[in-house]
Amino acid sequence: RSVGIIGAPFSKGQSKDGVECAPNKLRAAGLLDRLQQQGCAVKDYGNLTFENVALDEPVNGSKSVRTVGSANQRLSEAVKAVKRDGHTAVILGGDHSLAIGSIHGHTAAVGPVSVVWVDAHADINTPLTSNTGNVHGQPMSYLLYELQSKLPPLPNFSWMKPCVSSRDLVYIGLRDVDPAEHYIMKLLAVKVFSMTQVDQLGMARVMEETCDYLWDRAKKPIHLSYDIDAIDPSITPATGTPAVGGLTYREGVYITEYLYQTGLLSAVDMVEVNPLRGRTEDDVRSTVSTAVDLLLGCFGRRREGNHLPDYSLP
Ligand code: DIR
Ligand code: MN
Ligand code: MN
Ligand code: MN
Repeated sequence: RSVGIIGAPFSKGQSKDGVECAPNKLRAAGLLDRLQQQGCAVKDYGNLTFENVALDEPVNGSKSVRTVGSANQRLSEAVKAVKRDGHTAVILGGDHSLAIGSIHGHTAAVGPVSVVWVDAHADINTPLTSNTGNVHGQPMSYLLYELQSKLPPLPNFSWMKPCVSSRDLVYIGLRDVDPAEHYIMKLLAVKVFSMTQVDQLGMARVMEETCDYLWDRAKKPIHLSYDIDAIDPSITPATGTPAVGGLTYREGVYITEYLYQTGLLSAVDMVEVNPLRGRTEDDVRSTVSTAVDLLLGCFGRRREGNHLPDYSLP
C-alpha cells in the first residue's frame, strides 16, 4: 500500500471561498502520519499551483471555465505522474470540478476505470443545463463518452477527451438532483443508489450491489470520488452546499472499508471540505476529522483495530 498525495487547492468550480484551504487542513489533522502508522508508504507531492486566467468571462452561463480548464489540465498531468510512480493517488480538494482532471489523469495512466461517486449531488449537469453556472455541478458530463455531443466547445478544455462509460459509474448518496440531471441519468441508465436505496437496502447491500454491477463486465481499477457533502451535515457541516438527510458517519466509513478490501482502489478524491463554512471550530474539526477517517478507511483502517505485520508482544 503506497499512497501518493496531491493537494489541489482549487475553488473556482464554485463561488464560496475556503475550499482551497482544505488540503493543508487535512494534512494538519495528521493524515500523513496516520496513514504511515497503519502501514502505508506515503509520498506527499505537495500542493499544485493554478493560474488565474484573466478575463474569464462566463461561457454559456458557466463561470470561470478557462481557469477550471487549465487547473484540471495540470491536475490531470499530476495524477498521471503519481499513477506512473505506482502509488494509489489521493487528491485533496478543492471543489468537485477537479474530478475532471483527476479521473482524466487516472485513466490516462491506467486505462478504463470504474467510478464510484459518493455525493449528495449528481454533478452531471452540462454547461447548457446548469442553473448555477458552477462547474463543480458539471464534471461527470465532461467525463462521459455518452454526453460528448451535448457539450458546447469549452475554452481551455481541448486537452481533454471523455474517458468514462456511463456503465462504469455508480452514484451513492444522492438526494439533491436537478431535473435535467435526473433526465440524463435515466437516459443513460446510470446506476444510482440514492438515499432512498440506502434506506431500503442498507449500506452493506448497496456496496455488494455496487461491485456486482461494476464487475459484471470486467474488474477495473476503481476511482472513488468522495464529496464530503454526501455525509449528513450534522457531522460534516463545513462544506459549500450541505444537504439534509445524508449518510451517517458509519455508512460513509463503510463505503471506504468495503472498497479497500476489493484491492482495486486506485485513486481517491476527497473534495468540498470548506474550513470557512462551519459555524464553529467544532463544525470544522468534525468535518476535517471525518474526511481524514474516510481516507484512512480507504487504506486499510479497520474499526476492529489494526496492527502492523511485524508487531510482536513486548
Ligand atoms: C447544483 C448543485 N446541482 C449545481 N450542485 C452541487 O450547481 O449544478 N454539487 N452543489 O456539489
Ligand atoms: Mn482562503
Ligand atoms: Mn460533488
Ligand atoms: Mn455535493
